[in-house]
Amino acid sequence: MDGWMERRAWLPMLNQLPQEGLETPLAMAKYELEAYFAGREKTVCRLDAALGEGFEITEENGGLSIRGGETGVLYGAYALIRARACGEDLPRGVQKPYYPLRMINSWDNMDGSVERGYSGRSIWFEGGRFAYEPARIRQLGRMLASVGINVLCVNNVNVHQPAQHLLDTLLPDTARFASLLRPFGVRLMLSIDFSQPMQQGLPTADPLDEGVRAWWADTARRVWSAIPDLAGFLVKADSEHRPGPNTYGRSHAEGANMLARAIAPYGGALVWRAFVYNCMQDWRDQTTDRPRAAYDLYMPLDGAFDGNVILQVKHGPYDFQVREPLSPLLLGMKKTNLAIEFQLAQEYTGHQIDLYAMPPMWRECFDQMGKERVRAIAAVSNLGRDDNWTGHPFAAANLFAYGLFAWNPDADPEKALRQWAKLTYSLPENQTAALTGILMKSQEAYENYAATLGLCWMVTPGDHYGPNPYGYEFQAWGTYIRADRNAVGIDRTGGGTGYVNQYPEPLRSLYADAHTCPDNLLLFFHRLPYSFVMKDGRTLIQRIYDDHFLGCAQAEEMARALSGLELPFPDRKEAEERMQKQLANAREWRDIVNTFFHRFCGIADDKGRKIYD
Ligand code: GCW
Repeated sequence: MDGWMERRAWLPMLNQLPQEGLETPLAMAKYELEAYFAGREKTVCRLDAALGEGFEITEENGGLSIRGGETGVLYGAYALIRARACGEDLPRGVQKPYYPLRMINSWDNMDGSVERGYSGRSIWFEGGRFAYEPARIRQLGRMLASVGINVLCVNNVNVHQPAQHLLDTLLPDTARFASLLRPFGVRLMLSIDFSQPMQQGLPTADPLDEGVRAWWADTARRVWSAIPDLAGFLVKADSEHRPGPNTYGRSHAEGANMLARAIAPYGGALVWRAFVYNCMQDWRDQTTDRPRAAYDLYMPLDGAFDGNVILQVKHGPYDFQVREPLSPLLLGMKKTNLAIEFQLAQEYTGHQIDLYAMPPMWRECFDQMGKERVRAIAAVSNLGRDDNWTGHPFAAANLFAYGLFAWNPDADPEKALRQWAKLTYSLPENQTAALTGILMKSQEAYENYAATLGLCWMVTPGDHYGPNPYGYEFQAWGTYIRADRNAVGIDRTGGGTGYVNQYPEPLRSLYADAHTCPDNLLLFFHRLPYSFVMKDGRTLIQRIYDDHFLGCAQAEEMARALSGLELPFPDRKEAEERMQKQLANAREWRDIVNTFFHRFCGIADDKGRKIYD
């Protein structure tokens, strides 16, 4: 038996799904209810197509009835099981997901590698083709459905050549893969390359060229006839050396709309990423400010996109840094369908070695943005072929909670994490509380040692794990901290790069004044001397020292709490091993960043702790 089969996911999913039968969500729902309750609770599923993905659980003849659309009954079954397993009240009234598209974006390459993957190789690609265990794909579908995720984009947004064949020679395999996920209400999405027509002999990929339009129309017809419920195409264009409409002097609206029209007849969504900036910046050029890029490009296009285009915007203006303000595009665009993009893969947040539970961050994003500002939600996958699915067994909490937030963006972070802990380990109450406590603290600890005061990019170039304060300082990516002996940070106020003016009031004024700007974004928006006096009376440099000592101490505290948990084998071993690495990492962050600033400014720590010269 393969190792993954013995690993626990968050529901009682240890039992294997039968390989035959169970071809519809309704059949799956009945199976799950029977498997979990084994007759202890009487349940009946009633199809009501009008409810779509929604469901309602009511009492009926001494048992429970789940009424819902085809996928709704399955979601209802999982909601019922979750409530019973957690000892919580059943959801009352009709339950419906807030966002119709609840997407996972996998950055899996056809050669089996995963860009920014920290959980092993791809679960479904190897050697340039689909290669997987059907049982594992079904288990994956089950995990996604159990938290309401309904779209899986299977290939990397950086579409390397072999992945283009998912649309032609490999289309039958793509269709077969899609059919494995269909009983779970999970639809496939494909990342496409804007210049794909040229690989097939066309002289151009200009979106206004008749031949190009015809090529995409024909491709869409073929693809949707093989996979009628394909959710759509995902496109990274004119970004980090990817081709796009700019190559042909066309706008992003012209590029996106051309593709959107090709797939509109089939109900497909064209998801267009807004992660576009100059990645060949000269570090000497202080007039270009990367966080401005997406707003500058897309705001003038607000209203120009077709109805089935979704502009997918990373939650911050940079790139999934530990602390960024909300992207001003998410607040500014009013006439464009938007999706917010999170990154479950912990590229900048500890590589699924260090603990970093994301729900508190998502809560902040939704509270600031308002859930109705976006129409869809996406997250970069943290899954891989490791037996435990997510590298660190606790990183699964992020996938689980993401599903809950995509279903209901009013979700409570602590409750979501507690549910995950409980459903995964069934520990005694005080231990569940301790594990939840560790997770709830994890983001704060990581931020304290890796990105205090909104200082981004002090990471090892390329790999992005571990400290290197000047690693990105002289690079072309627009990623600078500009520390010198007097000051640190970038002035993004009106007198600086003007980035702050992309925010509506009252945020604009709040951020623009260093005395009102939240501490955790202070050096994101301001360039300040080390002697700057913070709201609590400490100097800026003292605060930098303090936070690094604090973050490291918080990691040590988490390590102590972890050692008191009676986790099953091998989760305990995996979590402990990773915690040792986290502790080493936290110490490196503390000592390297503190030494870095100490060497510049020469100001001693007023608590007399060890900082190196
Ligand atoms: O954060 C950067 C990553 C790239 C990634 C890119 C993106 C898929 O370092 O690996 O490419 O973002 O989001 O497109």
